[in-house]
Parts: sequence; C-alpha cells; structure tokens
Amino acid sequence: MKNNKISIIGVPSDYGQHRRGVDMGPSAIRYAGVVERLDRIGYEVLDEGDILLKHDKVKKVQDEQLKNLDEVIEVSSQLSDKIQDVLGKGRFPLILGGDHSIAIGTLTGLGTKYKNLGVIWYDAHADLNTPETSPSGNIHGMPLAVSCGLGDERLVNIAGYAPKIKPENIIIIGARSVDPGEKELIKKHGIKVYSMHEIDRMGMTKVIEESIEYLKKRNVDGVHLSLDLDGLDPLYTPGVGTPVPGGITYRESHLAMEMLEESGFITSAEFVEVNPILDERNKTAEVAVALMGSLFGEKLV
Ligand code: B3U
Ligand code: MN
Ligand code: MN
Repeated sequence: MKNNKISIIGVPSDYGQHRRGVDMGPSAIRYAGVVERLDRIGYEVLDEGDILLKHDKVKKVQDEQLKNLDEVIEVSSQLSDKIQDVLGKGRFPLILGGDHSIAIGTLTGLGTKYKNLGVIWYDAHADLNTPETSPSGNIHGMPLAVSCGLGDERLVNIAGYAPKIKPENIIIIGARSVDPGEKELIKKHGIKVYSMHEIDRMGMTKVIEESIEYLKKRNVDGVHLSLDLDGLDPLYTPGVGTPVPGGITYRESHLAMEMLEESGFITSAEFVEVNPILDERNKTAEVAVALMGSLFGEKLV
C-alpha cells in the first residue's frame, strides 16, 4: 500500500439484516489481532475505535421493505463523517463491520473525496436490491444500488448528494446468489461481474488482472475494496449470516489480495459480515485478518 498510515474504524451495526451478532464483528476482528498484524508489517496503525450507535438495541421494524431504516441512516451519516475525518488526515481508512449496509456510509464518505471511485465488491451476493426488488427488506442487500442512486430517497441522499459511485466503476467478484431484480440492474447498467463461473473458468489470476486493467481504463481516482466474508466458501468463513456454498477458496482469496496489493491502487477497504455468534472459534475473523495481511503486503518468504 502506498499510504503507510492506516486508520481502523469499527462499525458495530447489525441493523441491515435480521440476525443479531454481526455487531460484534469489529471486536472479533480486533481479538484476531488486526492491529498487531498490520503493525508487524510496518504500518503506522491507529485504531479510531467504534462508531457509537445512539439507537435502541431492540430493533423496531417500521417498514417491512426497509427494515431499521432510521438506524441505518444514522450509522451511515456518522460513518461518512468519520471517513472524511480520516481522509482529511491523509490516512488509509480500514473499516470493520458490521453488516454490509455500512458500505452506504463508507461510500458516502469516500465519495466526498473521490469523484471517479472504483469499487471491488467481493461477495456471494450482488447487493443491488431496491425496496421493490428485495426478497427480505434487509438493507444489507441494497448498498450497491443505493450508492448508485437507486432505491429509497432518504438512503440515496445521505449527506445531501447522489449518486456516490458510477455503475460502470463497479466490479463484483464471487457472485452466486443474485436475485431477479439484481440481474436486471446488472444488465441495464452493464455492471462488471465475475461470478463463480468466471472464477472457475478463468482462474483468479486472470480475474484480478482483468479487474485491474478495467479500472485503469476507467481512469479511477481511487479504488475501494468491499469484502463480504460470505464471498468465500462457508468452509473457510462459516461465521456469516447468509452463507452460500460453492464459494471462493481461502487460497484464491489470498492470491486476490496479494495481486491487489501489488497493483498499488487500493485506497480504502472494508471487511464485513463477520458474525462471531455463528462462527467456529473466531475462524471467520481470523480469515479476515489473514486476508488483510495479504492486502497490506505481508510476505510469505
Ligand atoms: N439478496 C438477498 C440476500 C442477501 C443479500 N446480502 C446478503 N444476503 N448477505 C437479499 O436479502 O437482498
Ligand atoms: Mn454483501
Ligand atoms: Mn454477501
């Protein structure tokens, strides 16, 4: 990574989906040794602590198609402010989730600096639902759509501007559970997707090489990696709310991180959906930290 100053921001939110426990993700990742690991590689690591959530921990669902909307909006606004603060200090934002709805806040904060941001979305899902297409009403299935300006106005216009990113700057890697409405959006906006089919067929090396080329051609001014731990096969990361079999392997994931590191163009990253309650002895958080090791240039020999 070009920037040797990392700021860690914990976002203990579980409002984007129905299971409890993912709010403990930041603690589990800290427990797995994230600060020490990055420190050892040679970074100047600052743990900025957690976003403080003022809301009631008892979830009150008002709108079935936009569950916990007020809470998600509050988390997103606070996270966006924090990211702007970290960017202002010239530091690399590393965000620990929390469920994937937190990416709405991340991309809102990043969008104030990067006007042509590239986004690598490492995930079993496309997270491109809108309230109309969502099968669950869970906002963690909507952050990419929201960030492109699609969906509920209150979510889309957080921090008073929209859209935060361009659909043609997105690359989804690992998709294998995509809803009908999401497939339509992918076609309509020409969103680049490397599903498990392409990963099997081309191999991860080619997938990442092409992804880097693609984003370079788009002249992006920064690249955000949003890594949902359910992108990997549940064999390696069982502690996630919606595991989908047939996923990316541990080794492919390390290779992907190492190649992204070599490219030198990742400017921010987030690791989401670690749920210690569903996990096996903190395995998923440990995988998250191991992948961060590769993303930040840890050498094998
Ligand atoms: N696409 C489904 C399921 C889902 C999305 N993200 C996760 N699960 N982790 C939905 O509810 O939008
Ligand atoms: Mn996701
Ligand atoms: Mn997912």
